[in-house]
Amino acid sequence: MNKLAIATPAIADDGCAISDRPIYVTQPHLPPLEEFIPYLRQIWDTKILTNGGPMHRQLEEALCEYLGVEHIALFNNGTLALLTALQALRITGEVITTPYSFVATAHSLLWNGIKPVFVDIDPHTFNLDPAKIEAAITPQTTAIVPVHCYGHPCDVEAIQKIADNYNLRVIYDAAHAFGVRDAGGSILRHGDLSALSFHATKVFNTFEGGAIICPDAKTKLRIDQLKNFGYVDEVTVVAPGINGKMSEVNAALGLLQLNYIDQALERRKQIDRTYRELLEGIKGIRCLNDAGEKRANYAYFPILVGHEYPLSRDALYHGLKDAGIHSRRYFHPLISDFPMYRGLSSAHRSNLPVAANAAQQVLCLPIYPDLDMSVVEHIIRFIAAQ
Ligand code: T4K
Repeated sequence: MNKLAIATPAIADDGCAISDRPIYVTQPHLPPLEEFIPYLRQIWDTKILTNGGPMHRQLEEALCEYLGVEHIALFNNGTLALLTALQALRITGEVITTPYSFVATAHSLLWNGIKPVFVDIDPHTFNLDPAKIEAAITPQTTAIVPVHCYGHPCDVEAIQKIADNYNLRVIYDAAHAFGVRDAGGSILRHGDLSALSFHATKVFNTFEGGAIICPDAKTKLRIDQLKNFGYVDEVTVVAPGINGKMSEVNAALGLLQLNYIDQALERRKQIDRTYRELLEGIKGIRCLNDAGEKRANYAYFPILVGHEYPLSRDALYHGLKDAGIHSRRYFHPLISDFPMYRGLSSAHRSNLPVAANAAQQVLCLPIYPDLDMSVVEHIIRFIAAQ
């Protein structure tokens, strides 16, 4: 799926290049390289490269403080964090989840031998629709895995109520939700566990990375053991664990990235505001999820291309691409449409009309801290001119 090799420059309507490089849906935020050198020097000096070294410990502490959570376990990516969260809670049988996500959400269930049961999404938030969950619960259901899609919070209260009524666990796929808060604090405090991604394409990146937010020290200890092959001490292995550890280089980068995160979020907010303001009034284009004054992270900028717009969503996607603007259709196709899921009865499109419609209309426009405002304005002009 990697399109990094494509090198069409972004071209304005008058044929002039607005950027000598293609504009991608996102670009990782990187701190000044010279600031990273002292971190590397420390690693070179200590020769501790991984297995829970000093950078790893410092990043856990710093993230707990920044995110306002009690316990965090770092991982080498978000997918292993999800896989391990399911293992930690010994989830089996059937799990209710959304078809409108990155494929890793459902793959983490299949890798654990769990049957995903897809439930439709809410037409306003594009998150799992709590009103549709109960009908999908069977005696085999053990958990719900909702996604805070695009970093927009799920209806956490409604989901928890259902989970309490049916004695289900809740593991949030919070891959998009770094730094998001609701009125009571971090969105990551909800459910039994939340799994984050620190991938290059995420708001906070450690190149690759991830984490699980845990409610208590005991759960964190179990997760730390699971991510280190199940080792408890030098000679004791208590579970078939995996290698999910974050390396010292990734952790060091995370520490440095934290110095810039508020600045990066602020810049994303400005871009979000500009898109919303200037796209308003373009017939057939709808912006999703205005966070208002809530603490959002502006991880993505999804628009919906409706029937009133002169072009189809795909025609707009290709038109932008020809002009060097690489938007993305996150999340099309639906997970439930991939071959390994299609056979599940819950994967039928008749069961998922809102998600199917969303996948047909959505287009995520470029948003990242270094994105020049003139490019944002150009993208908007391009959309308005069709
Ligand atoms: N759950 C959810 C809900 C998720 O969205 C994800 C990941 C996960 C779980 C799993 O977390 P991880 O295991 O990945 O930590 C990307 C990412 O690979 C993936 O992390 C992400 N979700 C998903 C939504 O998007 P692609 O295949 O679309 O990425 P790619 O390589 O096409 O990158 C998009 C654009 O970003 C490129 O056109 C250019 C730019 N880019 C990308 C990379 C990797 C850069 O400028 N530099 C880079 O290094 O999947």
